[in-house]
Amino acid sequence: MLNNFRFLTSGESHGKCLNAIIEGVPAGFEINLDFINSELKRRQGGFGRGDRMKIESDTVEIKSGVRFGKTTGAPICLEITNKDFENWQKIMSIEKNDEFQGEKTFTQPRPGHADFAGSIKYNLKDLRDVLERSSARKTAMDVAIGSIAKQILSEFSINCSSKVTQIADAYDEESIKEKIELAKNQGDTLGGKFEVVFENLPIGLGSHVQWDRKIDGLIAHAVMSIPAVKSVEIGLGVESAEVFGSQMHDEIFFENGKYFRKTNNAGGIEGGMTNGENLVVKACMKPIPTLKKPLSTVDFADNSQTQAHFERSDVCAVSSCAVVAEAMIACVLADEFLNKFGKDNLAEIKANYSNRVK
Ligand code: EPS
Repeated sequence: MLNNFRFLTSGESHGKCLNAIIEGVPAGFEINLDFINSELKRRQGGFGRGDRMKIESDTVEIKSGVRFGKTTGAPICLEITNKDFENWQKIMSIEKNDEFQGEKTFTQPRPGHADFAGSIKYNLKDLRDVLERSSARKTAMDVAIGSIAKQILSEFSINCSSKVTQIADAYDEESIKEKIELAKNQGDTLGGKFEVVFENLPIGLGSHVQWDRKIDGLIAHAVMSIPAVKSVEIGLGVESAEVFGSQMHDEIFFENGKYFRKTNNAGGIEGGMTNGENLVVKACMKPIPTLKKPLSTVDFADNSQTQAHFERSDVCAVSSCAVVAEAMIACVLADEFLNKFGKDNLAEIKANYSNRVK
């Protein structure tokens, strides 16, 4: 999907580690490891996170592509160790091991998770083989990759932030905490909504000329790929269905050599391109499907009615999801930025960028 800033990840939730290779980071960018690790820490936090986060303290190891703190243009290999692997070594054995093969297997798919379709599609009898890769654990690596994209963007003063705007029917911090406590006490889970904003984007990332080059489509794909995300909106989003055109569209003005708008209902995108205003992306996350008080399901072993599998889970992870969304959007923006201003080295990209700004 991304052509310039490309990446693939691998790794299981309770396997040894998560890995990624990023290809297409131009030479000359300073990479700040502390920044990557602070982003990983942000993802781990938030009210409603479960016991796994007490075990992990995610940090990344850069294994290639960076020398003396700067990118060389070579592929960047990243690794995050799963501390919890220590407790799962036998169950997650890479080698054939008949003694432990049957341990921690399960056959009761969780409604809402990948277990059901994944096991049928890949003909996997032990649903752990689906769970391990479909776990939101993999978003730790997404955040590490996104933080490298953010470092590319920040060279050009493009910065981002995010906030949780709603958890179920609660909107302020106190009632959000109360709601999450309630869900926890009931053995239940909760989703919610969040908003991500990117500032200082140049005009013209993306394109109107072809469906697969529209930046709103690329952003929607990236955010929708995050586990449990069910909707993505740009700017006024679904509310734009309720207003007149005259209330929707952001009128254009010119002063002191600059175009500007007094409103930003478009959320920074018109015609599939950034328009120079803040990019505003809103998304909703459904409640996590692993419930302590499990839902009804069918046991794949004998098709009898039973209850869904439960090991442990988070009650609510919307604040983490917002950090992951920042990262995924940063990857799309970095990809388009390199497409527009050059792909090989920072000096060339800076020259192209300042030409354009002039
Ligand atoms: C997660 C790690 C997982 C879950 C969570 C996200 O760890 P474990 O399965 O060992 O508890 O806490 O994943 C899910 C909620 C899910 O449904 O996949 C993480 O690192 O964010």
